[in-house]
Amino acid sequence: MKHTTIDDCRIIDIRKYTDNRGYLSVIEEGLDIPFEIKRVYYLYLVPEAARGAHAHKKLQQLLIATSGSVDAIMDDGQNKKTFHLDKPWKGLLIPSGLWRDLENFSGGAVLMCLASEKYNADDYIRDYKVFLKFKGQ
Ligand code: T46
Repeated sequence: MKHTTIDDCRIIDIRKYTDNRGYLSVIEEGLDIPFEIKRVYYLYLVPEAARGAHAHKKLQQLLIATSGSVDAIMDDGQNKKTFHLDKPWKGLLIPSGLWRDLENFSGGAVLMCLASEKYNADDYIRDYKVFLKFKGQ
C-alpha cells in the first residue's frame, strides 16, 4: 500500500505464560496477528552492519527480537520513527509500503520475522528514490 505511514506501525504485546519454569510466548494466526503467516525467517550473528534498507510493496510483517536487541527505523518518506526491539514478548507490526533500516544489533541478537507472503524478490523496493516515487513524492 502506498499510503501507509509510520503511525500505522505498532508494537504489540505477545501473549506470555509464566510459571516457575520460565516464560512461553505464543502467536496464533487469527488471534494475535492480523494476517495469515506464510513465512518465518530470522536474522542472527549480524556483525556491526546495518540490514534492511528496503520497503515492501505488499508484505506485512511482525518483527520480534527473540534475543538481544535491535533498532528498526521506519520511514514513510516524510517521517521516521525508531522502534527499539529488546523483548521477546513485544512485536513490531509493520504494514506494507514502508522503508526500514535495521541497526544496532546487540551481540547475540536474533530478529525473527513472521511474514504475510512467501518470498518474492519483486516485492522489494531497494532504491530510496524509487521508494519516494512509489509513495507519490
Ligand atoms: C526484512 C528484513 C527484516 C530468501 O531467499 N528468502 C527469504 O525468505 C528471505 C527473507 C531472504 N532470502 C535471501 C535473499 C537474499 O539473497 O536471503 C538473502 C538476504 O536477504 P535480504 O538481503 O533481503 O536481507 P535483509 O536483512 O536486507 O532483509 C530481510 C528480509 O528480506 C526483509 O523482508 O524485512 O530481513
